[in-house]
Amino acid sequence: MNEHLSGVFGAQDTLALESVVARIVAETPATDVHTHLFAPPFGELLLYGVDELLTYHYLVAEVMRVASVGYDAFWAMDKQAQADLIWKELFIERAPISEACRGVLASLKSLGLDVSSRNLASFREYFNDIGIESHIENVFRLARIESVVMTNDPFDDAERPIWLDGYKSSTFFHAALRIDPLLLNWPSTCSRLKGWGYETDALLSKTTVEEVRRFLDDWLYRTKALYMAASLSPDFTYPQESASGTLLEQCVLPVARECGIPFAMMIGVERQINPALRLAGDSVCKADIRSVERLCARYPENKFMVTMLARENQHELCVAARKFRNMMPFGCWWFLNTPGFIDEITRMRLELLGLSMTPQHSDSRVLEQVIYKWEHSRAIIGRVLAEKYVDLATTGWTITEAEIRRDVQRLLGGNFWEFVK
Ligand code: FIX
Ligand code: ZN
Repeated sequence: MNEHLSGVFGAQDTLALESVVARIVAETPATDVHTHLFAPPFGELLLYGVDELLTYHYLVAEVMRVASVGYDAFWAMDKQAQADLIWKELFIERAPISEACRGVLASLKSLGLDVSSRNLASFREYFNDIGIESHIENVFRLARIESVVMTNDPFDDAERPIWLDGYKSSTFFHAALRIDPLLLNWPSTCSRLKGWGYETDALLSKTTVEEVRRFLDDWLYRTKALYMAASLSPDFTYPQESASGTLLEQCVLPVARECGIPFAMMIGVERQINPALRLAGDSVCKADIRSVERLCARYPENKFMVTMLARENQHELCVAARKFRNMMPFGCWWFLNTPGFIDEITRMRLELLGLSMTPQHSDSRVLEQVIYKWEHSRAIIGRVLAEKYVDLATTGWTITEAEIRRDVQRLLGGNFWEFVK
């Protein structure tokens, strides 16, 4: 009997190993550690359906390269007209081969729609009057997602009242406290905090520092957030003598430490280099890894989740993670969430870090995107991982199916849960 039939794989079992790894990666439930999805009680903040899929900001950037419509005219259209334009320009008049286009089709296909019909009206019909709770269940099942982490912004006027009304995080939608305005725009945040009853002043007095901590404590308690997070520009430096530097060191990090939660830094986004594109107008630039390293070294009691947007930062980030156990690299973020980069980055991480990282998050903004983003990522992670087990088997080491399951479970959620707990 072949060894692999009893669940043990060695050097002779390349093909069996490849197929078992692909299967395990495809079927292991994942935690999606960073999304922009919301639980149903958040109402219109939860985006779903084909018009939302088509008007995803990744596709807005792509359509504006080819359509003759001006920016103002595009934004003056209603959502359905924007979706019609994107469908016509990117799906009908040219083959939809970009990752964002392909993603729309992959998600629709998984939901059981016949994309070869090219019939947008019939896709719309599918979503009309869909029961959201059962739809979420179906989407999570298709994506093999057991839960997602939302991005919860206490400064967002649409979101804040829902928390203040007593919303409690559910098992399927965990919270993450997003604090960009606190770190990036202190003058305006200071006056908002004052308006909400926190005794803050622009000069960051001792009382202000205590009050900002109280604000963070209140919101961490309210949301039961798994981590705090901010996305930061390529110019982010540590240390820095600024309100942002003071708030980070005297408020955010001490509170994160006391609560035992990570601070997630998503570094490398140059916001609004083309404001006419709105949400699609952000870009990327290489950031300074030394700042990440200095933070990890200076605060060994803090935990940092880090993802970086520039491909050029990925190798440095891997090396930094080798030096600092209090840092968890995660995800292939945004412009790196394409098959070629996922392959390259996952391979590099496995080779430099072994299994001690979180290879992917989806960053989905529209519910059904979790289907394609996870399907595509799982295929690549499975392939790269299988290659690594085959290399391992070549040394004479044997590996069991149970060990592969254990490793994949770590990659798709276990490492994250261990890190945040
Ligand atoms: O800052 C972030 O969390 C980014 O992921 C988003 O702002 C960005 O617009 C996005 O959707 C990327 O995938
Ligand atoms: Zn995001």
